[in-house]
Order: sequence, then structure tokens, then C-alpha cells
Amino acid sequence: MTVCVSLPANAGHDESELSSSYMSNGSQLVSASLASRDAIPCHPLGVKPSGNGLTAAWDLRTAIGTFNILPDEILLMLLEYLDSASLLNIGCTYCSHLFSDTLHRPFYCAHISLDPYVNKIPARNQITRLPNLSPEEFQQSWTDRPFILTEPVKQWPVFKDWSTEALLSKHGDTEFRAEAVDWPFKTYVDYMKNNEDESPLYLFDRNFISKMGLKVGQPDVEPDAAYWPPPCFGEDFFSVLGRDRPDSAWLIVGPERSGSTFHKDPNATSAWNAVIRGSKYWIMFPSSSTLPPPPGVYVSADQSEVTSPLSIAEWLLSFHAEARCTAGCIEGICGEGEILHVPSGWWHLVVNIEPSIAITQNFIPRSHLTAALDFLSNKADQVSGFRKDVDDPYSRFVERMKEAHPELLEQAMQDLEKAKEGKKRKWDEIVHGKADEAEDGEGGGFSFGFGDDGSDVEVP
Ligand SMILES: O=C(O)CCC(=O)C(=O)O
Ligand SMILES: [Fe+2]
Repeated sequence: MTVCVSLPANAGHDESELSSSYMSNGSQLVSASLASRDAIPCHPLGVKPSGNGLTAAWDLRTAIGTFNILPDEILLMLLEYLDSASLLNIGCTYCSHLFSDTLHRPFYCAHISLDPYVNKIPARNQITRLPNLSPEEFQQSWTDRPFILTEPVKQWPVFKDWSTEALLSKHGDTEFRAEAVDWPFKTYVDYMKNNEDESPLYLFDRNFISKMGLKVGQPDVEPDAAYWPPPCFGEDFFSVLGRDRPDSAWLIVGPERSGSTFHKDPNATSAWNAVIRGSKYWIMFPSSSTLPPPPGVYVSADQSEVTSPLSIAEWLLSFHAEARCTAGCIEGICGEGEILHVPSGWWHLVVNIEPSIAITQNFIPRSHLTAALDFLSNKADQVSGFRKDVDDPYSRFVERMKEAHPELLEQAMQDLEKAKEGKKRKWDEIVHGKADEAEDGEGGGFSFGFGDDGSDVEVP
């Protein structure tokens, strides 16, 4: 790896105020726009990027004696063994002449402008916007395509009533889950307004309906409903599981820059995500057994582990340009009062471009029943969101579907079998050669017959 030094990060600061970056190809870093670099303030403790050390007269690192042989990443791990008082002391120590990308990069990522990434979306990538869709239109043409609806959310009482301030006054003392912590809403809002984190803590609560005493349901059935799924997303086969269904609805609150790194939604469900306040930038990719994951995302063979840059900003800096040019890329901004459809199996990364309040719900539409059954049966180790005492989600789902929708289940099971057979045939072709070629002894030798049958069904 080569250290590269770019133009001054902050014109007008002392001569060592350079920004640097490691690039594997050794070329000079000129990628970040002037506008975004101009916005990066100085590190509050005076830490500078590693590249600045190249021209510095003196380097504070030499002051740590024998520890100087250890890379910054290991030193940071050692610091984790300090008690909180010592950590606070270090956290208040001004470090002029300390040059460390490990320390500076998260700070840099926390301050890049999101504008270059969320603006100027190429027309071919733009997500489709529609006023509304009927259940029939959705089922016919849209279950495998992302889109934004502009009308339905604007009818919801929560669209009229909810704001950070309104929620503060009603639910300030209510605890909501934000990643690993349960915080009173007022504590979270305080954090949200004052943090400068690279990856801000994200409020993501699956019990908000009961915690907030909300009623949910179509307004003709539930006149006091706070919101209701738009009718096109009404069909949801997980509802046959009643109270045994996996988690399905979340309240999502976060400051600018908070969001979700690349993932597919759980249990092969589809989802809708409604923005009540603020706005979100989405970038999405279809997936299939033959498509690679999005740029910068690496998946284990059984898809159980997804590795990508830890922070959204890091991914944007490193991979957004390539992603934008990748076939299948869909991008869009879901604004206040709009709702976005995430089809089953699609990769997506989401970043709040303003402080946002959203509700999301996951569901199984008719056309993805087979995918959900496949996931529950063949990826049982990756199934998530069920209560611990629901010990065999697949069997329970099949049982309840048999009672509620026997014909649909029968059809989905047949499709699943067919898909498995298709894969088996391919497997046999790979291992044993194509039957016709093997028999007639000609045909130019063996060829790998990969083709996408659109399914991720595993060979059992
Ligand atoms: O609003 C967001 O951050 C996206 C949430 C999301 O993708 C999810 O809940 O699966
Ligand atoms: Fe998601």
C-alpha cells in the first residue's frame, strides 16, 4: 500500500494541514470534491492524517517509547483495557504532531458532505415514483421492483401529528431500543442533536406500537388507527402466524448520517419504509444466484455473513462511484410523507440526509411466498425475529398456511420442488456432464450450464 498526499484539506491552516489517504493502486488521491473537503474541520484533539507526518519536523509517536513498534490499530485495542477515568483523560489530551489515519479517518468520515452521493442521480438509476398503486397493480407488475408512493402516508394521523418535539412531550420518558441500549426518548433526542459520530447510534424499536399505545389497522376497521399499510402492501402471509409471527414493524429515528449498511431484509420478506419526518437516500441492487453482491460487499458462500465497510460514509467514499455505474443499481430519495417498497431479496443501503422519523414493516406478498418457504426451510440457521419458544418456524408456518391457504401453499411447494429439481439438474450437469453430451460422445466437450433461474434455492 502506498501513502498518498493530496491537496490541503483546509486552506489557510498551517503547512502540515494536508489530508492523506491510502490507495491500493498508488495513484494520487484527487477524488473528494473541494466542496466536501472544505467542510472538514480540524480534529478537536489536533490529530492529523498519516500523510501529514511525511512533511512534519517532529512526530509525537516517538514519545511512546517501545509501543512505537505497534501499529495504531493494536494500540487502540490496548486502550480498550483502560478504565473510564483514564480513557476520559486521554480523550481530553491535545495531540499536536500526532499523525494517524486510524484516528483521523473516522473523524473525516463523520464530516464528509453527503451531497455528492445523494444528488445528481443518473436518470437510468432513478427509482420510480407513483402516486399510489392498487393491490392488483402491485401483484401484477411491481413485487420485484423498488418504487416510491407519494400519496398514502400523507393520509396517516402520525404524518400530521409526529415530530421530534411532539414525541418528546408525549413519550420523553418512554424507553426505546437504540442498537445495544434502551434509552428514554429524551436521552436519545439529546444524543441525536449533539452527536458528531461517524455512525450515529440508530433508534430501531420493534415494540413501539405497544410502548406508544398505537392502534394500527385500515381506517374503516380501526377508526382510531395511527397508521395503516397502504392497501397494495396489505397481503402478508406471515399474518397466518398470529402472535407467533417474527418481528415485523419498527419505529426508526436517527440524525443526519445515521442509517443502515448494506443488507437484505430478514426471512426473504419484502418491506415498506415510510418517512414521517426528514428524508432518506436509498441505493439498492437486485440479487440472484448469478449476480455478485453490490460493490464493497462480500458475502460468505451460504450468505450468512456479510462483510462491508463498517460505516456508511466509508462505503460512500470508497464504492459509491463504482456502484452508481453497476448494472441494476437503483437510487432515490424518499422524502417526508413518502413510502418506499423494498422487494424481497434486494440489497439496500440507507442513509438519513436529515434527522428522520420512519416506520417500516416487513411482509410476504403472494409472489414471494416460495422464496419465504425456501428461506425458512433451507436457511433455518439464518431465520431471525421469531420468539425463542417458536422452535420450528418453517413447520409452524407450513401448518398454518395449510389451514388458511391450502391451494397457495400447495402451489408454492410445487414451485419449490421444481426449483430444487432445476438446481439438481444443473448440479448433475456440472458433476457428471450433460446427459446428451455424455451419451452421443460429441458436441465439443463439457460446458458449464449456469443460467439464472431466478432462484436462490440451495441444493439440499
Ligand atoms: O430506514 C432505514 O434505515 C432502513 C431500514 C431497513 O432497511 C430495515 O429496517 O430493514
Ligand atoms: Fe432493510
